[in-house]
Amino acid sequence: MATVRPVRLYESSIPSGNAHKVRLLLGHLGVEVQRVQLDILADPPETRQPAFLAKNPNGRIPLLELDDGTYLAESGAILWFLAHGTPYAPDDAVGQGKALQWMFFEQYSHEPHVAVLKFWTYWGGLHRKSSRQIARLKKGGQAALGVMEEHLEHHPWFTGERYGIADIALFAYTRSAGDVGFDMQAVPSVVDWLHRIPQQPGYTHFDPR
Ligand SMILES: N[C@@H](CCC(=O)N[C@@H](CS)C(=O)NCC(=O)O)C(=O)O
Repeated sequence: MATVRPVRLYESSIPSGNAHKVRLLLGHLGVEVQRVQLDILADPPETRQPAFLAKNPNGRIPLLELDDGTYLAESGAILWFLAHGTPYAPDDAVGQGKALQWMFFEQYSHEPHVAVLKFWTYWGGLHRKSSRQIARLKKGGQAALGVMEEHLEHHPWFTGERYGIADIALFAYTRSAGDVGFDMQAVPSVVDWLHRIPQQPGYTHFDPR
């Protein structure tokens, strides 16, 4: 890990998969930080109030504070920073490219479907959404799960032979996919992968709802 140390993690009062990614990696690394919870269901959310916007103008958690006063936002960037020089990040250029490939996939093709449907289901008024809106998320999320299945049929983890940050990034919301209506029977290799992650040393349990 880098010489600058993480000191504080800003997360939400409701369980956030994006924050869980960071807590998972901190747990694997045995690094403790102070946790600050913000109410993102308030009106306006605490993440959109001036005190927090001064730290992250994008108004979102997770946000990691470092001991030199730096604030680091975006779950993937935080994972990348924390994993630097540890076994959780590949040490070769191709492996690093592959890790980023899956982390960008998570942000563009997976999280906007699976995480949003999870949020609507538990906190965001699913009953007020149109069947068309819900169908769009289900289609996109199921397609992303299919892409993961295709990979995991042939590989144990998302970056080669070792569990790492790409797995952590994808685990955070995939673990809730079955509970919010995605078809997990269609993706047995994903289900097997989900079961292997809590067996990793330093795994941090996190109630997803
Ligand atoms: N791309 C960001 C997404 C972060 C995000 O959507 N955070 C949500 C909680 S999971 C949030 O802060 N919502 C409060 C808000 O938007 O005001 C990441 O991966 O960290």
